[in-house]
Amino acid sequence: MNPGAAISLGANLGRRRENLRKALEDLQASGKIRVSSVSSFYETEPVDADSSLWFVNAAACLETSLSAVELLQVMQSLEAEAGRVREGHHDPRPLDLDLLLFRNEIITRGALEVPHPRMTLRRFVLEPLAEIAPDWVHPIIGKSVAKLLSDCADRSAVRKMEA
Ligand code: PH2
Ligand code: MG
Ligand code: MG
Repeated sequence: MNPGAAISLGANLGRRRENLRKALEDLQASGKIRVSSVSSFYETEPVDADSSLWFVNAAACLETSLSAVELLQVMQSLEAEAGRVREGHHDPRPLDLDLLLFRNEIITRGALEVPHPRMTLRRFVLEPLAEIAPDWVHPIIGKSVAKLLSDCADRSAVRKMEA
């Protein structure tokens, strides 16, 4: 069975790796979320972004009794705490947390769309996710994350960083 939730973490401003590490600690410290696995960190070329600043991206699997909406609220509060100002869609950001998958659920509720509508198009999402959850089956497309990655046409650079 697919596990609880999968998220993508990204930053292209400030102390990028530290921002991601702190977000993972804070998710766990919220008391309602267990971070069950974390991928390596990857340095990635910006895709569809106005900025030329490269990102650090990672993925994590979570277990939680929160609903998807409640989990998203926790994630958004951590983005705000990291100093994220929600202006342009493509502005550089110290922290971006995206909900990719939530159990086998298909959710469209206002701003929340799960599975994340662009996850299959982005190597910087799929490569970290395939490291920790290759067998998670996308509930709409019906393909595993490993297969989505091998089918992904995005050729932008995604480089695993030294631990
Ligand atoms: N996030 C975006 C747009 N472009 N490119 C990379 N490499 N990594 C990201 O996390 C990213 C992006 C919008 O959230
Ligand atoms: Mg994003
Ligand atoms: Mg986001």
